[in-house]
Amino acid sequence: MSLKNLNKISKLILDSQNILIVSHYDPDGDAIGSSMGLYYSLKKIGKNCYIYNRDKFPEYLNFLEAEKLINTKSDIPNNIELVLFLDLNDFERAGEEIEKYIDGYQGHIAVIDHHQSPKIESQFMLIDVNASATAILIYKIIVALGIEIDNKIATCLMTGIITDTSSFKNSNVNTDSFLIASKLLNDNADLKLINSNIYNDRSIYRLNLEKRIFSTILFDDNSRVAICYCTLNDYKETKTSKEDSEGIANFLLNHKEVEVGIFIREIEKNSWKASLRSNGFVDLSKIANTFGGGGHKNASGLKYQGSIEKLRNDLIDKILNEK
Ligand SMILES: [Mn+2]
Repeated sequence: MSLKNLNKISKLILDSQNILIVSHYDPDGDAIGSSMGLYYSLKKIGKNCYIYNRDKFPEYLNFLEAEKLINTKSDIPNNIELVLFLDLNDFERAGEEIEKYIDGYQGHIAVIDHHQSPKIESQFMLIDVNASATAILIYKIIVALGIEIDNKIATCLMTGIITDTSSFKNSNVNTDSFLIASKLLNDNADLKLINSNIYNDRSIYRLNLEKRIFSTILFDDNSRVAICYCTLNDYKETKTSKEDSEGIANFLLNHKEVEVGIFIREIEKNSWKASLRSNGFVDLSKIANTFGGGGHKNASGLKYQGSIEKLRNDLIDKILNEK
């Protein structure tokens, strides 16, 4: 991370009075935690600060106080001097409304992010691909601004670190992740609140849905590929929605024999959406491509119309042939 860029952005923040914070759609704990942490910090030094996200907070992040969020462009005040993009490096990731907003916008733009290959050009960029969360960079900015971190700010930033590192389990964890987490703990980040909201907020409805989903698991002969699915009727009868089946494909991968985990959900009668996850042995983007889908080597998706039995068998055949 460049200290020069850190100082440039800090000065820009100090010189601006009306500031808009924008993070990516389908926001996660880092997008929301970074946005709220910065928001509370800038409020402390008397800034007029606003947070935009295309989407509402996911329910499990409501403990970071959702009511401060702007979801429509028309609610953005017209005197914004600085837009801070957090946890994204491409306007597309903020949604169409913001892309349009930026077209007519005359003020400054800064980007604070930890993803690769930025697509935004600005003289104010704080990009560190080694940072395990954008919240780490936000912490450094708040410190550079000389703002005292209270327990509310600490809890927001800690949420970003914990969610983006999967509780310090991902390969993006480094000494900085622990160092800054320990400082945030010292600033009274509420670990109990974070963990109970992020990990223990599952409903019994969800458990009932999972019971049905896992009863459909189909393995290949060596249990290297695991596929399960869920119908519209399953959601209806268990009073759940697609959010309750998030993370299923990744969960399958948690088992050491499984190299490819696939979760398929019905989106309309006989129309399916599959999420494919791999631990690296199979290039899933190739598999998804043959169905007209796409994605990355380790994570891809596809849509399919027809019988679920045929889809499952075709997927297993193609994956075994690819290996
Ligand atoms: Mn992030």
